[in-house]
Formats: sequence, C-alpha cells, structure tokens
Amino acid sequence: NRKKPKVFITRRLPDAVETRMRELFDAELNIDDTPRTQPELVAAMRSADVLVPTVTDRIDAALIEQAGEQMKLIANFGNGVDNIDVDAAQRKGITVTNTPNVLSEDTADMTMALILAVPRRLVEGAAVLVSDAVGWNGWSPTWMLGNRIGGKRLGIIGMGRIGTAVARRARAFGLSVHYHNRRRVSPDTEDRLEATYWDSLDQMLARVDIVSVNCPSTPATFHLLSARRLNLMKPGSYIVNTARGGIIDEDALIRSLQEGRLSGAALDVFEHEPAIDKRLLKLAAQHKVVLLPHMGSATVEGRIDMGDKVIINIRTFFDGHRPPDRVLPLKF
Ligand code: 8YV
Repeated sequence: NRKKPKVFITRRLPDAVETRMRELFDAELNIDDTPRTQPELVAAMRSADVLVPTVTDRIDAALIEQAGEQMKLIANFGNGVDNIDVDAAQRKGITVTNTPNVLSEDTADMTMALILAVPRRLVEGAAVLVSDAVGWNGWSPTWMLGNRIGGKRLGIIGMGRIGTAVARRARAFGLSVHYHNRRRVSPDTEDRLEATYWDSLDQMLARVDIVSVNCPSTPATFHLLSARRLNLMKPGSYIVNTARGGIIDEDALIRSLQEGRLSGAALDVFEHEPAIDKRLLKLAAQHKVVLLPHMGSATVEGRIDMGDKVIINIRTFFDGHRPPDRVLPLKF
C-alpha cells in the first residue's frame, strides 16, 4: 500500500472533483477559494508532491526554484500554461501537465457567441428589456439593425483544437474561414473546413472582416496584434478574443476602437486580468465592445472533465508512466 501523493490544489474545484481527489490523494483543498498568496505557494512547493494551479496562480521561475525534492508534478487545471514557467520546471526535474481537448468545444461555443454579439447587437438589445428603466416602444422595420454574419470572412489566428472547433461552427453560420498558424493544417482538415491558409498574418488581417484569436499566449505571441497590425485590419472590422489578453496590444486596440477604425470587439480575456481598463468599460457602455469575465470554458461539464484530466495525469504519473497531457517547453 503506497503512500498517497500529497496534492496541493490552489482553488475550489467542483464537488465531484474534490471528492475524488480526497479519495485518491492526500489532497489539500482550498475550501473558501481565496487565491493563494505567494508565501502559501512557496510552502506548498516545499511540502507537496503535486501542485494543481489555475490560471490565477503565477508559477514562475523564482517560485519553482524554491521547490523541495519531493515536488514532482505541476498538474495545471487549465489548457493554457502561460501561468507556468515550463522551462524552469523542466530544469528542476518537475513534470508539467494541462487539460486540453475537454474545453475546446465550450470555448468555441463562447467564441461563436462573441462573433455574433456585437454585429447582431445582442447585449445592447437585451439591455433594453433588462428593466423598466429604458423601455421599449415596440417593433419597427428599422429597430436595432445590426450587420449580417453570413458571407463575411473570418480570420482565425491559431488553428489548433479550439481554432478548428471555431472554424467548424463558423462554416455552419455561412462565414468563410481563413487562418494563420505556425504550421499549415492537413489538406484534409483544410478541405473539410474549406479553410484558406495565410502564411502572412499581415496579409490575412488586411482581408478579413472578423478576427478570432485562438492561439496560446507565449513570448512569441505577446502583442501579436500590435498597433501596426491593428492598423492593417479593414476599416469597420471586428475582433474576438477568447485566448489571452496579452496577445492583443490592449492599449492600441482601445485607441482603434475610440477612433472608429475598428467597429467593435468582443473580449473574454484582458491584458491585466482581473483589472479591466476603464476605457473598455466606457466602450462597453456605448455597445462598441462586449466584455465577459473569462468565461470561455466555464461550463459545469467542462470543469468536471478538466478535473478528471488532472486526476488522470496525477495517477498516471505516480503509476510510473508518462502522463497523457504532458507539456514540454516551447521551441521557437
Ligand atoms: C480556465 C482557460 O478559465 O484553460 C484555460 O486556458 O483559460 C480556462 O479554461 C482557466 O485557465 C483554468 O485554470
């Protein structure tokens, strides 16, 4: 009977996941869900065998350096690993895993909702009926007109699992799919999605009507949508971001929106999350942007699936095998 691994979980997880974690591991939960402080994380790195962080925990090189001998695995509860210094972990002999696949469809659903949100004035329309304060005088042929989605060109940045799921949905809505990616996807996938590959992001940006950001946040994608690139976009075009805030130069985006060069944006993620730039709130009040508080993958089913993945990664690792969702340091 082996000793159960000591697993330190930084945030509250769904009940079913926590119950299973407690059965299988010597699990330290975070019942009141207050984000762990840096000293608490240091203590965990020094005493636990496994750390289960989320997007809200910064697991940087300085923290990883302080890990004790027994710390073997950082099993991220999340797909994106931009919160973890994977290189530093590898140097220290610590394995890193994430939770891919299980959240792609939910994130793509939310991306599709955001693709529709500004052009079809979804939030603006709903706001009319949210209280008696605004009031509705009734339908008219020119009431609340938005813009048609069908027939427009969608440019997807990052054609991985989530990008592909977005492309499938977009096709069903009559959008044509264009994409930019480090690598071209297989000819089969391109055929299935009737997707056009752009080796040059600059050229794609100049030709599409809607841009959807679906790539990981890495040093190479930081401010990928820079002021210069935002300027290349067609006047009146529209940006959706369900990936990470820092991929877009948020200050430059705000200026383009204020100056009316871009017609709108729908953002689920922000550069300085959870702080939101006040200028974005003002643009939201004017219905030029729709803002969501990082909800892309937030479904009950998805969170349980993510928890199951974390558990499988931990169990496989302690059974002496390579965990299914091992993350390797990025190569450029
Ligand atoms: C979660 C996400 O909100 O997985 C990701 O990369 O952004 C979302 O699924 C969060 O990361 C959970 O840690």
